[in-house]
Amino acid sequence: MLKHVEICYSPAEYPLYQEGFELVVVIDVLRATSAICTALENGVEKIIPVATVEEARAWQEKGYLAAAERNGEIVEGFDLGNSPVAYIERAEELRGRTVVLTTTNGTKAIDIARDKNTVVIGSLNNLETLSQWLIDQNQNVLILGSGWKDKFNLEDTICAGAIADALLESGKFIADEDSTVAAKFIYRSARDNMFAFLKASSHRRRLIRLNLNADVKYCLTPNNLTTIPILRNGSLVKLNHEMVAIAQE
Ligand code: 3SL
Repeated sequence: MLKHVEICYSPAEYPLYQEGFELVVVIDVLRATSAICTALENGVEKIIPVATVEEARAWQEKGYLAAAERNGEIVEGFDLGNSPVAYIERAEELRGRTVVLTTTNGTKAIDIARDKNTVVIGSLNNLETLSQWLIDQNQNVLILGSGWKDKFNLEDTICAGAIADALLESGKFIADEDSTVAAKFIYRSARDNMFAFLKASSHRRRLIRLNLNADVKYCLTPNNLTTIPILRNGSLVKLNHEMVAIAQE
């Protein structure tokens, strides 16, 4: 039987889309989910995503290493945010560690999906591996873009469209919603030069103003990673490729 793949553009629209989906892919290309994939691939053992800075501080006070970003900048009192490049540069120091992470939009989206059986993390960086894994699961797939403060954003839409395109092309999925059809067309217009296409994106401009161009370039690099982060008991860990999409214990 054919399965559904649909795209929800922002956490604000999530209540309208979530019924019938127990497998959710959360995306925040610039930069939270790209950073999560990168951190786990480069040796961080676990990431505990939390929605608020207050929660991150509470973990920090208990002795955990905590990372916090708001509006693109590291929050005062933390020395790590969500720069994927920083997770590569600090890989030695972070190897085997647990990091508590809060970001403006990405961890909020993870938080609202956490009651689902399976939550995995997507980015352009792990696009191919993730799409193939999703095709193999034989389940309905909802792709949730983190957006920017509950609004639509272009980079998450392109990545969501790329995943949906791969699933639809497999012949095992169908899509009903116009959000999914539109994202697929946007991805197809952008795929040959995503960097140029996204020049117009508001968040890219915001990050460039903050001098984060290296992060932007990195986040728009498809398929340089093979890690799929999965939420297990409140922590994001590396998916073991034999795992099937079964309920979180
Ligand atoms: O919105 C988020 O979660 C962040 O990734 C935003 S930023 O890229 O750090 O500005």
